[in-house]
Amino acid sequence: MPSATSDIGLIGLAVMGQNLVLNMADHGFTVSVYNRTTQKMTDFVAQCRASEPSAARVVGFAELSDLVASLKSPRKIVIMVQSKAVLPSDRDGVDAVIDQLLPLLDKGDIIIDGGNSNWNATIRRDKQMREKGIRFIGSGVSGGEVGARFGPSLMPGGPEEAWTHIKPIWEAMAAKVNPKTGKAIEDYAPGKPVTEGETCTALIGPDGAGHYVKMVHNGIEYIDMQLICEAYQLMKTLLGMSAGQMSEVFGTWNKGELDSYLIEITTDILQQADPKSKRGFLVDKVLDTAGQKGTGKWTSGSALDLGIPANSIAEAVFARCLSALKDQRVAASKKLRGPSKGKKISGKAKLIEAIRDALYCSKICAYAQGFQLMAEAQKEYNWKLDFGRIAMIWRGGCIIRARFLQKITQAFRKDPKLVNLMLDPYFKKALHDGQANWRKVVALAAERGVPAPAFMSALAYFDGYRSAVLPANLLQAQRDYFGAHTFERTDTPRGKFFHVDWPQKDRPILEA
Ligand code: NBP
Repeated sequence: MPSATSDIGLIGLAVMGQNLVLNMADHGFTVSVYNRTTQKMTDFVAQCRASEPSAARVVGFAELSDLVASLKSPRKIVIMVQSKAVLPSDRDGVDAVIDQLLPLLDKGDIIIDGGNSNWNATIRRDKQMREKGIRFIGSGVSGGEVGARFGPSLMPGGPEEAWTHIKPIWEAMAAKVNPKTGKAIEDYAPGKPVTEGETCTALIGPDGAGHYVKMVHNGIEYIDMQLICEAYQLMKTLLGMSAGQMSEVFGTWNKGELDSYLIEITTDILQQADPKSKRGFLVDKVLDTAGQKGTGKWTSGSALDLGIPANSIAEAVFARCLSALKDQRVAASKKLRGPSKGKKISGKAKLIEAIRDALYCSKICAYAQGFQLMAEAQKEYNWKLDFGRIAMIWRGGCIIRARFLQKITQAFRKDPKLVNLMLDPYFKKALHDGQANWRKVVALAAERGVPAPAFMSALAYFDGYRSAVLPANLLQAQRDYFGAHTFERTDTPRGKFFHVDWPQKDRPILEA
């Protein structure tokens, strides 16, 4: 029987699990590890011994009971396995591991699900664990392999008293940000973790709050990526720019307010030569069909369920769906005609500037949608989310890390009740300053037949949100006409509903 000396256990040694273990070990924690296929565990521990400075702190076990016996009380066990459950009734690998663990645990022990679980499953598991006296945390982990290894953005949700126990480990493991610049500190190496700066983790809220916020992060990631792709497509199609030339443009944008991880990697990607043919840029050889794992779809589905117009986030999901219809698109490109080519565009520098503005304005709208969605979810699920803190957590480690998030934190710090990010003075000014160029780009895309669904839907969101009057009066009249769904009147107090038998005999008296 092993002695109870390890600080934490981790189950599931695929890419994310392994890197989180090394991260925790670098920060001085002793980690017990287990994997379903034992060979993966023995290989990992052997590899650690050969190359990792803090490898002595990684202890492998072939039996779950031995892993559990090796942990200090209250036991803290992270599960890093693929999660597939969407409906509360679904069961998946996370449930399978929990079922194996439960007979081995004592009351008060803590299970942490670090996978991309659906928040509904996390709410269900939290309730089931509570009934058994086990504390459950659903922690979103963002940043991929490198983030997990050297500092991810961590979004835990669960009971406060369980958080207190994992807090020192989570705070140590998470990415760190320079509080003055808001930029992630990325000066790390194996055995030399970053220990200074503001940490990118905090308790998000109870039960599924952490996984919900991680899901919205991913939804925003979808739209952030799509907007960059549309900027690329416009420069390529309208200005005939090469990948290398666009790399320079993105590199310049990355020095200003668009400074972000996604713009940075786009700059790198666009200048990459094709290693196979040794000719041209690799991006031009990558097939234009995008995959997806489902968190963008979950975000859009939740927005529809909660009645929040996150149309740009959904548009980014549909853009991936459309890209996947490659064969159909190739066939249609030979049959469906777009507008005639038009005159060569002059004023290249001005158009590039306009595309930059369109990208920035659309990005503001996309984040506004994501934060509105979280605001509605907190009402639905009875959470109390701190939006300034969420933006702070996203400043480092995660895929959407960006200088811009510092401004979002400031906006919610100034006004925690901010109804929509677009109404904050900084973002309002950015939208006002950029909208002429944004409209120009959207109009040009429409005129020239270049698909720019995210730019267009973001602009429609902006225009819709700032419209005191929308054509929903006619829509509601239509609903009343065919379905007696009733309507409210503009000349009576809200909450009074009317129905008429359409068509009415009376006709309005029209003034000549
Ligand atoms: P995978 O999902 O690819 O692999 C799962 C690992 O868990 C394997 O090593 C597998 O063992 C083990 N496992 C155990 Br133990 N019990 C299992 C069971 N009952 N069913 C399935 N697997 C079981 O791992 P990953 O890519 O590291 O992702 C882990 C989680 O982290 C996922 O939820 C993922 O969505 C999330 N995530 C991933 C990323 C990323 O960039 N990859 C980023 C953020 C979050 P085996 O060796 O026997 O198959």
